Amino acid sequence: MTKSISLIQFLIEAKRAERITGELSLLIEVVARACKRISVATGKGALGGVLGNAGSDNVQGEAQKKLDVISNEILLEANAWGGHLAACASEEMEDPQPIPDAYPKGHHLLLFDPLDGSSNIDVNVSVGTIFSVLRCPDGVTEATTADFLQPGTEQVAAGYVVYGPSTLLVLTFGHGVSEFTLDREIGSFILTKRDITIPADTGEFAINMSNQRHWEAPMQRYVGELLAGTEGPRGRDFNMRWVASMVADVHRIITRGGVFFYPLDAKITGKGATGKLRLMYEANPMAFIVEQAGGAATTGRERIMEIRPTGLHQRVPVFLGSKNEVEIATRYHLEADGTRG
Ligand code: AFP
Repeated sequence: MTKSISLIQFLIEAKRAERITGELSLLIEVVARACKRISVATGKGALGGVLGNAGSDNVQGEAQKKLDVISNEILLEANAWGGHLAACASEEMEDPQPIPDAYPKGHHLLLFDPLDGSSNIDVNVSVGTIFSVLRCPDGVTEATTADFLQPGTEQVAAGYVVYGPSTLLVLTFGHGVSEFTLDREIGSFILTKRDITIPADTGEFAINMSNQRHWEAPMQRYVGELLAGTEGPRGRDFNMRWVASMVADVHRIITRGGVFFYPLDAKITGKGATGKLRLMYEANPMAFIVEQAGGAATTGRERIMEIRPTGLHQRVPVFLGSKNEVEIATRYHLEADGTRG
């Protein structure tokens, strides 16, 4: 029988091989433990009284679901006392949350979207948690927003947990991508895939087609060519999937390839926004994972991980997944802008 490897064993071995520090290992273990609690809460559904709106809005002015609030609290509480963090930032909170004075402080900054795709929770469709880890700048004792505003290339770890038919953790700390499945009977994440790679070519794309008429011309051109299938310039058919939980859509790409787009559109710019998805809580961690799996991640114009953030809740367009498709869609945008011949 093949011996199973738990997340703890995987982290201990990574620490022994000096790929991660003891503090980062603890941080990941704590986040994974918190996500097990979120998995239990999402799994209870109506029986746990956790469905529906919380009756409050988050910092983005979006109605919070009860599970958004519960998941945020679980992650904050779990990460407060271990001594591994200098501060946390959450998509659900305007400002970073300092570590309470009663506890020791660590050298890392943790950012998370506690329950991504939460509008799917009431219809029992997969949702997830996304997280990103940065080093706190040297000499900083009270981390502020400015300390979090580091480009995605500075991430030391990123991951997501999908709460679906099974609960899965997908993790990178810059040495490839691994997947762990939660064994609910023993309560441990067990390694189920390592060295995950996204094929460079794909026949599957994910986009919210209802926004088509609002897209910019290069996006219209790119998706138009995919839709034209065998009769169009690409000469082959493409399939489309859209879960509307980024975690589930990205996980499909991690599993069998594909591309995901949330482009800029006139509806978004009309509201004075710069994108739909959040750079620090969604785009950067997913870009890190996708690049580590051999894929690509851009805004349609630049590499996501090279963006110098200007705000904790900054939004960006997102193109990610199979490298060759991301490159074609990005090239169309740059050609239209006249920045590429
Ligand atoms: P919610 O967390 O509000 O459900 O938003 C989910 C999300 O940020 C991301 O996970 C999806 O990819 C995207 O929004 C779905 O957007 P549409 O509502 O346009 O389908």
